[in-house]
Amino acid sequence: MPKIEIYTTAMCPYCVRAKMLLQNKGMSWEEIRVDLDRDRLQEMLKRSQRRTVPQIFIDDFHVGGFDDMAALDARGELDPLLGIGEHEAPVHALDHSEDAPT
Ligand SMILES: N[C@@H](CCC(=O)N[C@@H](CS)C(=O)NCC(=O)O)C(=O)O
Repeated sequence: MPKIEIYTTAMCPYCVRAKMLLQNKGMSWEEIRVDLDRDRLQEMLKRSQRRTVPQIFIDDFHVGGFDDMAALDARGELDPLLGIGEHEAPVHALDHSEDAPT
């Protein structure tokens, strides 16, 4: 599994959406609360050159915020970054039970 770092704050709907997207893909991550730690906030500003949260890094690659990650996903470019290949799809992606005749 890749190393995923997410800089967040407590009140942050975009952070929640980012974590939901990654959770749906079966990922885990390190969450860095920049509202609780000024040093880590400075680190986020320096690494990302951005002031908004979330800021997401996958194996040290700066993805950006939630919108950036969602756009990558829509282009089919997020799964390869996460190491999700054809044979590693999360279980829910293989669940065709709703297609079964009733
Ligand atoms: N387009 C950005 C929007 C991020 C955003 O607006 N985050 C809010 C918190 S949920 C924020 O950092 N607000 C503070 C600010 O805009 O300076 C994304 O998708 O991550």
